[in-house]
Amino acid sequence: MEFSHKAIEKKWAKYWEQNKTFKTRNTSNKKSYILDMFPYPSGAGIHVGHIKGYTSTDVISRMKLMQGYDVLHPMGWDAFGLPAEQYALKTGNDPLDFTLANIANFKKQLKMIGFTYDYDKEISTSNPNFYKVTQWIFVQMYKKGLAEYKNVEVNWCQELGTVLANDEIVEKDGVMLSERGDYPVVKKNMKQWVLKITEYAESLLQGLEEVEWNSSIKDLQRNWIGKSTGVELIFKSDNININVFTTRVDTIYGVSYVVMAPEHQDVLKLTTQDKLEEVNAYIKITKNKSEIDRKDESKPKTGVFTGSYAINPITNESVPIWISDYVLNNYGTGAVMSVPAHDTRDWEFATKFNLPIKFILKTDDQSKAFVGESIHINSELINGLNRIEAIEKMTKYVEEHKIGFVKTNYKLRDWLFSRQRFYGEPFPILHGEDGSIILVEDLPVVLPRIKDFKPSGDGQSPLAKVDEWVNVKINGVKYKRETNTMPNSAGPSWYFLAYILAIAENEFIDIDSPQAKQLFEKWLPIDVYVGGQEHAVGHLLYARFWMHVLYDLKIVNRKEPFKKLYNQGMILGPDNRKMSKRWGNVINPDDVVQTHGADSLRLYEMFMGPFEASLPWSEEGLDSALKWVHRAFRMVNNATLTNDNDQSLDFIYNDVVKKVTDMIESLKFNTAISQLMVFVNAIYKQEGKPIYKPYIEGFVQMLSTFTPFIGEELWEKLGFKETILKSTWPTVDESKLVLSNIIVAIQVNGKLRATIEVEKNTSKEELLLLAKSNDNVKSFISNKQIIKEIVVVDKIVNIVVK
Ligand code: ANZ
Repeated sequence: MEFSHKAIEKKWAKYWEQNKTFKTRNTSNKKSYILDMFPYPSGAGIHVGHIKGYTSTDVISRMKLMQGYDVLHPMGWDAFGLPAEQYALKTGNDPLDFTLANIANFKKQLKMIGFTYDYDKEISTSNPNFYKVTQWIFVQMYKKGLAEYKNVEVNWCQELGTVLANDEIVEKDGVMLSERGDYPVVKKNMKQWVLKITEYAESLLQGLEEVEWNSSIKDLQRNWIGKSTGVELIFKSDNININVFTTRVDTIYGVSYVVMAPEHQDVLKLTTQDKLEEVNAYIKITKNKSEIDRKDESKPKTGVFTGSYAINPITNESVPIWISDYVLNNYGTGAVMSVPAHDTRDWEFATKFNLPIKFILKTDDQSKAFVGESIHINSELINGLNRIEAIEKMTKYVEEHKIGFVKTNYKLRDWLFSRQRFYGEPFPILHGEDGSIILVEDLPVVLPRIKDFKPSGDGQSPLAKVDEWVNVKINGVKYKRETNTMPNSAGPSWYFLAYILAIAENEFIDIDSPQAKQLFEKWLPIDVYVGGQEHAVGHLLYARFWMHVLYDLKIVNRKEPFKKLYNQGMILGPDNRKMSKRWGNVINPDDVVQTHGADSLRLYEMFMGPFEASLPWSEEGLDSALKWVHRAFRMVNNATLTNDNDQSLDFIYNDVVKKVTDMIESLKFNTAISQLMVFVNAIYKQEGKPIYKPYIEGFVQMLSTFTPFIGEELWEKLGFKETILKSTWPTVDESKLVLSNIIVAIQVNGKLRATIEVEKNTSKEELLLLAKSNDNVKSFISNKQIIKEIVVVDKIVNIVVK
C-alpha cells in the first residue's frame, strides 16, 4: 500500500499545532540545547542549504526528546540588515514591513518541513522587545568602559554610505570590497563607536581550550586573535627613543636598519630637513593604500630614508632609519628592526636600497634570506645557540640591562560598532552640544518610522534627517540622538540567550532577574550549534565576546556559549556550482515538498553524504530517497507483528539501534540512514514471518527522526495514541550483540577447507554464497561440477564436487 505524502503531512502538521507538541518541556533533569544559526529572512525565501542544517538539528532534537531530555530547539530571525534597507531604497518599501512579510514566508516554509521548533520562543532581532536588551547590553558595556566613541581609521564604503568592519570586507586583486555588493572600500578617519574586544583577547583565546569544536575553526579564531609574544627593544636616536617590536630578539646582531610605518607619530620629528619633501610625499601616497595591499608580500618594496640614525642597543652600531608601508602603524609599535639576512621582506628592501646584509645564522646559501632553523654565528653573546636558547638568553639580557621588555601583542582590533544606516538598533546615546555623552536608560530607544532611506552621502545615517527624533530636550538642555545604528552582528551576539528568556513570541524575562539566572543555569551551554563555516570569525567571535562580558557582569554562569559546533557543507547546484540565480541552478524546496514530500526531502539531504561535505544536488538521489521512504513505510505497514521474540532479529536490531544512536549523536546522518536501510532489508528477508513488535516500534522511532510525518503515521498504525515524541527511545541489549556472530565450517567433499564468521541465523542462501566466494574454497570447486550442497544454518556448509 502506498501513501499520499500530502495527506499525511497535512494531518500531522495540524496535529502538532493543535497539541502544541513542540512546546519546550521542563520536566526532566537532563537538558539539551540544540541550536541553528538563525537565518536572515531574505525575500528569496528558504534555501535547500538552510534545510540541511535545520534537519540535522531536528534529527538530534527528536532523538533527545525520545531519550527523555528537556530540549530547547528554537528558531528566530536575524532581522536587521543591509539587504532590507537596500530593497527599501530601490522600491520605496519600508524595510520593517518587508522583513515581517519575509518572516511570515520563512515560517510557513519551515512549518512544511516538520521541524520541532517551539514558536512560543520565536524571536526577531528587529523587534523592540528584543533590541531593548541589545541596547541594555550596550549600556552595560559603556559603563564598564568597553564601548567608546572615538576617532578611528575606518573602512568607508561610499556606495553603501557606511563604514564596515574588517570581517565585512573581502579583497579582490589587491582592492578592498564590501562583502555585500562588491563595492569599493577605502580607509578614512571618522568618529565612531568601538567595542573593546581587544581587552578580551586573552580570555577569548583561553576559552577556545574549553570548547569541543573542530580544530580548523579554532585555528581560524586563534589566527584572527593573533597572539604574539616577543620583546620591545629600545633604539635611541638623537632626541627620541624608537621602540621596535620583535619576535626574534635573537637576530639583533643582524640588524642593518630600522624601518617605521610612514604614519608613525615620530617620523616627522626624525626626518632631516633635506629629506622632508620626499618623506611627506611618501606619507601621502601611503594614505591611499589598503592594509591588505601593504601586507601583500608579492608587492615590490618601497620606502624613504629619514636622514636619521639610531643606535642598536646591543652592538652600539649606528643604523639608518627608514620609512616603508610594509610596516603597519597599528601593530606592535609601528616600528621594526630589520634583519635582511633572515627576513624575506627585509631582504627585498635591503637589496633594493643597497643596505647591508649580515648573516647571523649558519647557512650554506647566502644568495637569499635564510628563514629556517640553524645555530647563531657572528652573534657575540649567543654564538652556537639555537633559536629557542638564543631568544631566551637575549630576552634575559635585554631585561637585565633595561634596554627592552617582554611584550605580548594581538592582531585582533577593536570592533567597529557603528554603521551609518537606518535599519539597525539605535544607540541608547544622546550627544550634548558641548560634546558630552549621556546614556538613555529608559529602553528601548525605538527606531522611528521614516520614508526617506537615502544615505546623506556625507557619512551620516538617514536617521540624521529625522529632526523630530534626533532633537531631544532634557530639563531644558538640548541633546541630539546618536544617529548611527548598531551593526548587523549586534543582535546575533546574544540571541541564543533570548530563546532561553522568551516566554512568548518576542516577550522576555528580564535578563538580569533571578529567574533568568535559574534559566541560564538550566539551559547553558548550547550543546550543539550548527551553521555555515562563513561565521568562523565574525559572529562566533562576537557572540563569545558578549558572553564573556555578561559572565563578568554576573548575568550568565559561564563564559563559553557553544560547547559543540558543526559546520554543514554546502548543497551545490546539480551542475556542481554554488546555487545562484545567475546560473539558474537554484532548487526551490517548496517544489520538492510538493513533488516528493517533506520526509523525502529531509531524508535525501541527510543521506547525501558526510554532513560537513559540500555536495551537488541530485534529482536521482531525491527520487531514490522517495522510493526508500515508501519501501520503509510498506515494510512496517505490511509486517505481521508478534509479541513472541523468536530471537532471529536480536542481533541486527540491537546492532542497528546502537549504531544509529551513536551516529545521530555524532552527526553521521548518512551512515545512520544506511543502518536503517540494513534493517529494512533484513525484515524483507524474513519473507512474511511474524516480526517481534518491539523491534518494529524501535525502528519507527529511529526512522521518525529523519521522516517525522510518516513516523507519526506509522506510530499511530502501531496502535499508539500519542505523538511518537512522547515515546521512549529504544535501548540496546548489549548481551544480544556479543553472542550473535558465529563460526561456520565450510567443507568440500567432507574436508574442512575454510571457516567463516557470520551473523547468527544467516540464511542458507547467503551461507552458500559466502562459502563459494571464499578464496580457499574457490580453488577446490573451480572447474568442477557441483553435485550437492548441504547447508545447516549456524553450523556447516558442505559442497560435494566431481
Ligand atoms: C626582527 C625580525 C627578524 C623579525 C626576523 C622577524 C624575523 P608577528 O609574529 O606577526 O607578531 N613586525 C613587528 N611589528 C610590525 C609592524 N607593525 N608591521 C610589520 N611588521 C612588523 O611578527 C612579528 C615580527 O614582524 C617582528 O619580528 C617584526 O620583525 C615584524 F628574522 O623583528 B621581526
